[in-house]
Amino acid sequence: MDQTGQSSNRGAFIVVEGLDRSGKSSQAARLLERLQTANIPAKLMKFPDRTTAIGKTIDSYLRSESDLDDRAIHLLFSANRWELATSISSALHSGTTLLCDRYAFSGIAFSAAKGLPYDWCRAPDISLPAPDLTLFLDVAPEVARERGGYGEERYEKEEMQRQVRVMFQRLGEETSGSGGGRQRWVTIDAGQSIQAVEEDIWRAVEPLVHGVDNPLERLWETTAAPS
Ligand code: Z5A
Ligand code: MG
Repeated sequence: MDQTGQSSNRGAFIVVEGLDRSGKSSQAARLLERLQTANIPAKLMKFPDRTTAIGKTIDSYLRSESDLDDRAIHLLFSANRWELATSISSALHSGTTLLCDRYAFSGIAFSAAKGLPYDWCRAPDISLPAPDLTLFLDVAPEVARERGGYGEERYEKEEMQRQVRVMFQRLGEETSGSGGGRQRWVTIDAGQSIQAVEEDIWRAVEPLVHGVDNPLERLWETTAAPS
């Protein structure tokens, strides 16, 4: 039994993180297609999920159509993950490999980059389902700026992106231990061609695609959850 009370032998939970315009959505879509072509049951999720009631409030904030206190928006981003936490865990335990385009690491990196205390930012995401692997797509902000669509939303400013990158590096150092004998955090050079990034991602993901035996853990928990 794992910390969520389910048996092991499940789908892998793979998160794609990175700076804006690092290619997360493009690579998550390519990875999904690759898995499905190989007949591996797989599903793609994205945070923020702008389709829920909470997600619609987040969307309006990101488009600068509404304003919110920094702490309030931080908690809404986290609540948006919690409202889908049960479906994440159910999909994994039904044997589906789950790809997730941004997750709790984005939540901490962006709010801490704005100046909120790091530990405060991390607290609401403690106990969410923990990824088996986080792929961090690293790209210089100057390179990201040259890519399509940059600058349309609230946080897409170069100085903010530099701060976010520092926060992601800290998160990577704290998450880089191994789980089930594998690295939990892998940095990918996202300044390469789309095809080269895809191949690097595949090398990191391939050992997980036929399922994982180790139990699903919860993020940043030091003690087991009550049964
Ligand atoms: N946010 C937060 O504050 N707290 C949270 O908890 C969460 C998020 C979850 C919206 O996120 C904002 O929410 C985001 C973080 C904050 N802040 N900002 N700004 P979003 O995920 O909805 O953002 P997005 O609009 O999808 O953009 P993105 O994710 O930053 O882009 P991307 O997915 O990384 O890149 P892409 O769409 O795949 O590619 C962008 C362009 O680059 C496109 O034209 C591609 O063809 C091109 N591209 C991709 N890869 C390459 C390579 N390798 N070479 C050349 N060109 C490439
Ligand atoms: Mg995206």
